[in-house]
Amino acid sequence: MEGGYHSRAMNASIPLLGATLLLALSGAARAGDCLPEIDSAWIRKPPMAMPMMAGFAEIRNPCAEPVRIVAARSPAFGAVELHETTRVDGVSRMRHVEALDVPARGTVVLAPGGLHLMLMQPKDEAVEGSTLEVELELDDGRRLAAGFQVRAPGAL
Ligand SMILES: [Cu+2]
Repeated sequence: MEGGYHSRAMNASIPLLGATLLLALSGAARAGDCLPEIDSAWIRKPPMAMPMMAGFAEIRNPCAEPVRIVAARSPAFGAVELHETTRVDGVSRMRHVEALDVPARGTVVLAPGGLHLMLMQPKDEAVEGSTLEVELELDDGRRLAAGFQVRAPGAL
């Protein structure tokens, strides 16, 4: 009878070990899948028909690893670039930003007067209140997508 008891105890421990391994593996998969989120995304409609408009958003990275954004695209535009507006001697200038780093557990804000998405060659007239899809690409090939709401020309 004692032998019978032992074999039952052994059998019980095997599924437990399996469950522990499974938990460890799914934990690792979640860490690898952690992606930043795009919040408060909007596009400022230009005051007149223009070949470009600016997109703004907050990019929040809740992950333990930093990420680097290296490209952007949108089905609604022919080309999208990351830009930064700076004031040099009182004159506002824009420069193309090759890569944008979002620190671990940090946030990068794209806002009027600073970093922005330059959305060029719009395929249709942007309609106020409509939402246009924009996608950011990370250096590891992963992508973040968000709907950007079109707002009035004067919006800040
Ligand atoms: Cu720009």
